Amino acid sequence: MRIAFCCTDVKAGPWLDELRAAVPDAQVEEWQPGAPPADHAIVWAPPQQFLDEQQQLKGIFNIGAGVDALLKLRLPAGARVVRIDDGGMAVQMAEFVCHAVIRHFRELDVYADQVAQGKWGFRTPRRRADFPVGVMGLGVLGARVAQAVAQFDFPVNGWSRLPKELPGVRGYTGAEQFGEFLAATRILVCLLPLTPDTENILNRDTLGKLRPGGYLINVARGAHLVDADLLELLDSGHVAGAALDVFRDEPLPPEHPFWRHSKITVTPHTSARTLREESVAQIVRKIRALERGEPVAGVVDPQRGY
Ligand code: NDP
Ligand code: OXD
Repeated sequence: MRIAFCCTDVKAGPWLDELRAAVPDAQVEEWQPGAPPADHAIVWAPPQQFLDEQQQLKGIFNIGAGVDALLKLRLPAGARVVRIDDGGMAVQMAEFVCHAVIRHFRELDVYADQVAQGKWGFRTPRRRADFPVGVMGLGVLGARVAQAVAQFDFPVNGWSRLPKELPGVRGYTGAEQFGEFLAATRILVCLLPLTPDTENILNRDTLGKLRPGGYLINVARGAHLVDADLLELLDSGHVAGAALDVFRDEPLPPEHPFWRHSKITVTPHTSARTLREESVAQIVRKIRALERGEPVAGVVDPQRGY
């Protein structure tokens, strides 16, 4: 069996070492143009040339959860696209989002400013009931996040395409219940995949439906958000602030207003990192299962886009 590794902006050496140790019976090579046909590929933002040359692939394993960039390419007809299914990302996402929610709710940035000025003072405690959290997307990451936030006794709403029942989470389904979900939410967390249905979904109209003093946590993809609409809503005060981990252009260009906005916290697409050891173990398990003709979790439906 041959496995091709073709990941842009990823240091190949450590991945190749771990893959070779985990599948000693396979030939694992970093792809070069003209390389022999492989059975499976491990990819992140591969060039179109790679996919055009490797038409016989059976499995294309994306070393992230989001497959939006991959699905924009022309894929070999017989290949199944498989995303990383948690692989240690869900717990990272849960801690990142809980941190952002609590930092906003407990006004920790206000305290940090006060302390920097040598001031000792107290804010009036806020009521948790006034800060319902809404999680868009209740998949592998969103479900874990919604339940983690619920552990802190916030009211939690969740929105998905199909009905979902999660303890401590009030579920809303589909386009029909989207408005109701937004109106019941003050802190909005985006954990949707980027698809034609969800691009630009965080805009003037939708963010405008949040409870006054809303707060946005976007940890999914930059193209979910219409940047200018967020800036407008921050200026009007309808949205109190935002924690943004993902951007339309990454790295976020130096001149972008998000960098310096006093109500925006920027992080560099780091809320849930791909963990190499966990990912290699998961991918190798799935390659073995596919080779035996068994089903695997995390197979992407290209029509649905996730
Ligand atoms: P999943 O595919 O497991 O879950 C997607 C969820 O979104 C599902 O609940 C799905 O609904 C819902 N959904 C999709 N389309 C719609 C729609 N049109 N309307 C309502 N709900 C919809 O994805 P993950 O949880 O694993 O990951 C989510 C995203 O997080 C990734 O696609 C990626 O973009 C981003 N990500 C960001 C990272 C970062 O570091 N910032 C790291 C990892 C991922 P249903 O359940 O009904 O199908
Ligand atoms: C992912 C990501 O999709 O890192 O895994 O954003």
